[in-house]
Amino acid sequence: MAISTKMEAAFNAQINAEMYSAYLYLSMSCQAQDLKLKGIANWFKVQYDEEIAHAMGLLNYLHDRGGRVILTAIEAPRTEWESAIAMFENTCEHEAKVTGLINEMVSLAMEEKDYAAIQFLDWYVKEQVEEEATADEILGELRLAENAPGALLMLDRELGARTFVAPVIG
Ligand code: OFO
Repeated sequence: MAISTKMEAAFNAQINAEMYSAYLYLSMSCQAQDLKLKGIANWFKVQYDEEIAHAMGLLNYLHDRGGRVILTAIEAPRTEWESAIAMFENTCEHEAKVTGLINEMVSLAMEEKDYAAIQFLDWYVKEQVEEEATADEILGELRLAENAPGALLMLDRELGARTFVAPVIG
């Protein structure tokens, strides 16, 4: 069954939102590099890769459903954060917002009785739980390491070990 016009628009909007997320985390990665936090810069670069994968998952699905992909301008991200804590606070806020967007998509899919999309979006619902939990955990660790440069250095090393593993979406 071809996707409805409303669902097609929602998928296109979410592709843009995921691309914005990618852009935001790439901006954080560059700022972390400037703050000499190489590990955190790596963590956000991997986060960027993940967001691109999220966008591509939606894009490929929209194609599979016979929808038309329309790419739109990506808003410029913020470019300044005073600390790693500020970056992760922003990450937590941002991911909560994205969770809201995904939930709205699921609500729309329910209204449209698009059972295939509901099933597909289930992956994103679960992913958001993980995204929020991970950002929150790192924020907590950074707060514990505040005023303890040695602890921050260790945490930075740990986050430097993160590698990108392409997710299997859907
Ligand atoms: Fe795509 O999960 Fe973050 O934004």
